[in-house]
Amino acid sequence: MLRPYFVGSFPSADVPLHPPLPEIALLGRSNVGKSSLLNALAGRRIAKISATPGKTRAMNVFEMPARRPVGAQHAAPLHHAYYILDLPGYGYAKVSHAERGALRRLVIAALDRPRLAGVLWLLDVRREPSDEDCGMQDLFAARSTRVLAAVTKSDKLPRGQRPAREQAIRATLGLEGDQIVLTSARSQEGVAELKEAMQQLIEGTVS
Ligand SMILES: Nc1nc2c(ncn2[C@@H]2O[C@H](COP(=O)(O)OP(=O)(O)OP(=O)(O)O)[C@@H](O)[C@H]2O)c(=O)[nH]1
Ligand SMILES: [Mg+2]
Repeated sequence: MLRPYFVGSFPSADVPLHPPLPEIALLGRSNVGKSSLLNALAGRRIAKISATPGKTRAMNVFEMPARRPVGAQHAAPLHHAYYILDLPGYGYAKVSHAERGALRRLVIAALDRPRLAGVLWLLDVRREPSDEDCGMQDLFAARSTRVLAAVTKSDKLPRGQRPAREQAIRATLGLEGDQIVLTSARSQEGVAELKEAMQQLIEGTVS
């Protein structure tokens, strides 16, 4: 079975990818845990985790190859392969005005990609959604982009407090229950569930 792998890093987000496959864009504020969650999804270290935030300046593309559904028989149809587009985190304070504009254009170009099945939007379990988060949501709404939200770093809160935080974030952003998954790259909480939800997002766009 093929393993997830790094395809390449692209300075602009309008490049065609070969072979053409459905795509999911990974979005969230700087330091929210995008690269860590990507590694958790892949089951190995394919994305770099930076000690200093705001380092990713490009669209980093990873291929998630076709795989058998968890627990499925040998003859079961494979899950469809897809690309994950890892984008620079937004909202990092030490970024210049010009750079901020460039990041925004990169995100918008990614959202406008013809094969985009939807976004995987990351939100820190300990934070209220920021103005930048709400600005992102406006971009999604304007395009009717399908959204799957992952609440990250659940291990930073005692287990008993997690569901209430997930619920509060969900309510603030007006998300449906099946649009949000509580996750931790560190403890692996929710990672399998998130993978399945991403596959559902993909299968919705392929026939
Ligand atoms: N406790 C805990 N820490 C996490 C988790 N995921 C990420 N972190 C930490 O959060 C910091 C940022 O993680 P990254 O995965 O690099 O975040 P990012 O969103 O890719 O950051 P940028 O690319 O700089 O925007 C690192 O110090 C990680 O070790 C998690 O599930 N639990
Ligand atoms: Mg990163």
